[in-house]
Amino acid sequence: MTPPRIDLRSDTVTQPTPAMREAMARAHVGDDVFGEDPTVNQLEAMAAAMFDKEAGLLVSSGTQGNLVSLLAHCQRGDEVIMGHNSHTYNYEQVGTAVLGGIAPRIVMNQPDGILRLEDIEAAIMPDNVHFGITRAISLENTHNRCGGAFLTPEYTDAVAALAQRYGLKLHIDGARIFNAAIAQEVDVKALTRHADSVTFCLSKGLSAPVGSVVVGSRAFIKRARRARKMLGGGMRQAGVIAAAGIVALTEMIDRLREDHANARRLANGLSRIPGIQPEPVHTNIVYFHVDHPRFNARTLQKALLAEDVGVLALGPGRIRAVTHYGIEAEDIEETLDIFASLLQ
Ligand code: TLP
Repeated sequence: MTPPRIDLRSDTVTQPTPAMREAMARAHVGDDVFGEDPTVNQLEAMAAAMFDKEAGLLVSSGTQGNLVSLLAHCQRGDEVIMGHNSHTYNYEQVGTAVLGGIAPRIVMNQPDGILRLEDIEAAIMPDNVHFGITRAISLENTHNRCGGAFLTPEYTDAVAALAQRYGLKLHIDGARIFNAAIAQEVDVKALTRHADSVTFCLSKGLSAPVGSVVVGSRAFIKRARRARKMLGGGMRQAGVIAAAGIVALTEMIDRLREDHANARRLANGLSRIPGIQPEPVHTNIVYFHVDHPRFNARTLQKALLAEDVGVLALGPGRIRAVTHYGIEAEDIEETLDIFASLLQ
């Protein structure tokens, strides 16, 4: 199967940049399970510094990053508070429960991705023999299913304060945390300063081919590293992956604003097409609803694919399109022309 020419299914489809391929080819490598890969060590130290945390850990994916983080924070029988729309609850096979005996305690996400403080507080289990032990809270920034919405530093600080008051750990699934930072013109440190752990992805908008990084305290990363090894995620000459990650963190963050501009351009154009209602756009993710006499989300996805445009239908009437490196303003204009010719 060849991917569509204008591929808006996800920012995970990004190709590595020429500078990444070059860096990968030249990377100094060693056995990372022995801690001897200089390029991995450099990436982990760089990530830790960017988030003002003590240590970092390269993992194979965002899913693995969230899993090792929660395994490192929790014991069997513990509970983690997370949103009903969170990626960790919906798209990670509830690995915490399957592999760690850690139960998700679900709180409703608001449309802007937040969990209300009072809802979090109500979900914290009292110290009682009947209940599991609440151990951690997991937030998602930006929020994938909630329209790519971002959490603010103030909101995150308020959740962190609540967590501290109850002796809970705060984990952030920051798969797209750099999109959240760019959209608000703040440093990622401000979005994560009181979090105990953060996972962020190199392989989405930052365009590296593989990998995510977890950051946190030295003691936490030591436990996360053990969990990663148990999951079979101890990689050897992983410097070839880390080299692309270093380029991603050095060169690919500022350009995310182009993706945000293209997402707005797409949503503005779609709002003028009959039968399409875009949701508000916050970062690089555009959701829209299809209410058309000839199309539902699935048939429109198929018709667009026939025109070499990829989107993801996520239910009977809702479609997701994601902008990223490799998608230019002209691609958005061409996509809008295709929509117009199909739907008008
Ligand atoms: N999201 C993917 C799909 O799994 C839906 C996508 O195309 O958006 N947290 C968040 C918020 C994510 O969006 C994703 C991936 C992950 C974690 C998991 O990352 P990977 O795919 O690297 O395991």
